[in-house]
Amino acid sequence: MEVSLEELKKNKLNSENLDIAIRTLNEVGYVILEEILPINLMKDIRSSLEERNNQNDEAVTLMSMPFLDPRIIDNSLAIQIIEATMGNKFFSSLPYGFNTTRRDALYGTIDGGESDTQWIHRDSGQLFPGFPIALPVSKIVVNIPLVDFTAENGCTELWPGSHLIVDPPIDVNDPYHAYHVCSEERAAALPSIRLIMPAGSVIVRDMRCWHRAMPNHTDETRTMIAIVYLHQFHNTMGDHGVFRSGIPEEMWDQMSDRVQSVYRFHSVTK
Ligand SMILES: O=C(O)CCC(=O)C(=O)O
Repeated sequence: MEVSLEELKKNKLNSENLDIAIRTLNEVGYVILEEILPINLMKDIRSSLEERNNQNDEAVTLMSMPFLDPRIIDNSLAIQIIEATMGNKFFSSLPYGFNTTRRDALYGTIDGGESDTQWIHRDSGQLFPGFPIALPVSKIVVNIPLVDFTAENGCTELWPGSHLIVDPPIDVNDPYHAYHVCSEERAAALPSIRLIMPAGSVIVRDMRCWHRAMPNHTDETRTMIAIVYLHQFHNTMGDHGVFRSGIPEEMWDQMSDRVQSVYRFHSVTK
């Protein structure tokens, strides 16, 4: 959707546009705020990222500027939509991630092979797998393209409305379900779109949407920022400070996979 100059100046969506954004996120599974961030900021982040990747330079930490610019990690318009749909106690973690595709990039396939196209997947399943109706959104990813996203450079393919699709309960022995993978045949029967958008757009997406990265046929690296926001109920224990204590490494190393999984929110200290 287009954000007006007045909204950009005020750093706030007007109530009509906020309603449209919420409805679109709920019904379609994502909403794009077109070109709301300055191109110079996108360039700065791109070059700092390149510097970091090329030189493996520890000095260029992701926990610094320009990565932690408030327009990125505290984007008022995205936050307005997130608050309206998940309340104001949502949380996130840093550093955030990046999704990158390059010419000739290969993805692993579910059967152990390789493909130039990523498998169709959800980043998150339904809250209660097997429950017959989809519940409201509780995991949102905010993506920010650092370059223009085009069909040529492999912009994401996404299945609108797929966040509401409910599957049978997860069979943990079935990799298709365990990794939230959707079969090509099933997806082919439903309409998909490509997320074509200019650099500096901000996309707010329900993480249950089926999607995949597509082949990049250009020589330019295609990168977007990915910041995950979770509803507070995904970690209410954190509110009570119970994860503040680190588990000593020598204890951690003696714990079984199951115990480590149960205590995964703790840090491990040397
Ligand atoms: O890079 C993209 O277009 C999508 C990336 C993605 O789906 C993922 O890594 O989960």
